Amino acid sequence: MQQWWRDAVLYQVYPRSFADADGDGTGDIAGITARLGHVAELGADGIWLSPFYTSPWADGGYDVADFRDVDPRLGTLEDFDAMVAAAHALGLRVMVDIVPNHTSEEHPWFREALEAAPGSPERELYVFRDGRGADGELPPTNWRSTFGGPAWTRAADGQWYLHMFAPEQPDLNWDDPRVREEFRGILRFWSGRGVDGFRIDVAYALVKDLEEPLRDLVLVEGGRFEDIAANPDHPFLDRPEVHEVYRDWRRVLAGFDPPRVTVGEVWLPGERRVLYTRPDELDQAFNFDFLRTAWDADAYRRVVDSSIADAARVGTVPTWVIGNHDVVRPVSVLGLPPGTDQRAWLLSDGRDPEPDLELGTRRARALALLELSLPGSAYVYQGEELGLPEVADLPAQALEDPRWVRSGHTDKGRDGCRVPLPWTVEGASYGFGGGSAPWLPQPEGWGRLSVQAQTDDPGSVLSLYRRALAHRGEFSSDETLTWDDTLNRGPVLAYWRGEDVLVLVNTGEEAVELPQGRVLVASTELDGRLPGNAAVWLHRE
Ligand code: TEU
Repeated sequence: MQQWWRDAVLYQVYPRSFADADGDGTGDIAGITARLGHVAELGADGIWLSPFYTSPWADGGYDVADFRDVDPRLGTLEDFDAMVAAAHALGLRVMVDIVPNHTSEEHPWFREALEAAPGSPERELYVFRDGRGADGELPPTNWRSTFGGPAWTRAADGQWYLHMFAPEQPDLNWDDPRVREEFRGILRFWSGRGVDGFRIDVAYALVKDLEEPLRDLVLVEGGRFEDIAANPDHPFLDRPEVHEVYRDWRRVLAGFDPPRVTVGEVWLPGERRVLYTRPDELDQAFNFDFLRTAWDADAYRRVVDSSIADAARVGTVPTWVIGNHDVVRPVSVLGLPPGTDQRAWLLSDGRDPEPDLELGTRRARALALLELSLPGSAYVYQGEELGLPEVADLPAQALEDPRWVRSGHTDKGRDGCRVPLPWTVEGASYGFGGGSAPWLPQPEGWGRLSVQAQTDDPGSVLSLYRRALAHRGEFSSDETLTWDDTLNRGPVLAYWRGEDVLVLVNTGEEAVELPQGRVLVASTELDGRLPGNAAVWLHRE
């Protein structure tokens, strides 16, 4: 039997922003349970949940204080079990996010480490070092945090600890066997509760080169991680030793029936990313290439070809992503002039330049038909199926992303793609919750994009997704894509899926001839031709 995940569509739930059952302004597990019908009606195969574990939310839950419990604001373990049971009853798989690179500063291990002496076993669970300079007043290396500022923070007794993200997220030391054993236990714990798989946060970062003296990095502009592609011997990213962790995890997860599935968050070029998906490591790794591809047929063609070829090299199929909780919503990206500096754009409250949301939506609809027709699996982030735009004008006082503060208020961060979903046209928080105001303010008129508003509208983005997923099964078990040599040229992508389905994507502005065929799904109205900025799936007649 083919492994279920190879052609699955997984729907990403960001729990704080999905549905709020208890009306406190924050989404919760019971809210997810209540709204699973939406995911099932959409036609997805399952969900993956961003972290819902006990957390002070310094990074929206990616700072975990207890890996084996549900944050009380989101519910209880019993709520979680009920949610898993309800999902399974609907035929939906459940994947959960595992955050192995770091803990919260409130994790008992880190609290003990802070109390303990330099060199103690407690500190060995993390990466504590003496600083440089006469009094150790300088960080041990020049490594920068992804969120801005140094990747080191000084503890009260003068030693520094490493954090690749916020200071509230100290990095674990994966050279320590206790860390490895702890995560085996965490995987077993959730597998035992019935989850079908795991999404591995920053999977390529766990193991560091901690040999003394620690090495400085050659920094690129902004001190971010982009230099990884040019640096095969990076001190803390994509270390060869990290692969052993996943070989070990595969052995753990193979002990469950069926074996639990893994998808790694690996921000690397394709040829290095797929090394994480060798048969004895992770099952999948997110392919983020579409996030960096401009609206251009040739560029998409190259990404499609290289992604398929890279995956094939290790005997697997690609994954596809057009958005997630870390990036600007596709409707907005595609409505902005190519090459727009997204940080600067966010800082202007989304006004400079003004995105063309109508165009962005047309293109996002076409991109969805591209994504959902490709071989492999697709990850759909909540709200994509509603065509939600980025909420770029969130007031500064509402922002929670640590990027805002860490960047010295130069990067508004990722809250604009995390605004609570609209479920109803009217009503308090558009059906998200109902009691307290939602944790991030929803824009005026958000209800126009709600599930309720779109359900009976055949022209809505939601109807498009539902139709596409209803037809996807006609070809998705076929793992090949065949370019149509006569139709595939210029701004038009044309390829066959399975024996019978022809996909056309027109990234140009001009309408093109529509070949013979029965229309399965179209991103826009067709008048015998395929308009620009549109896509269609045709069935051979
Ligand atoms: O993201 C890892 C990561 O590297 C991100 O910073 C990503 O590159 C960036 O957000 C893209 O704009 C994961 C989670 O997805 C993210 O939400 C967490 O903040 C981060 O790990 C730390 O756990």
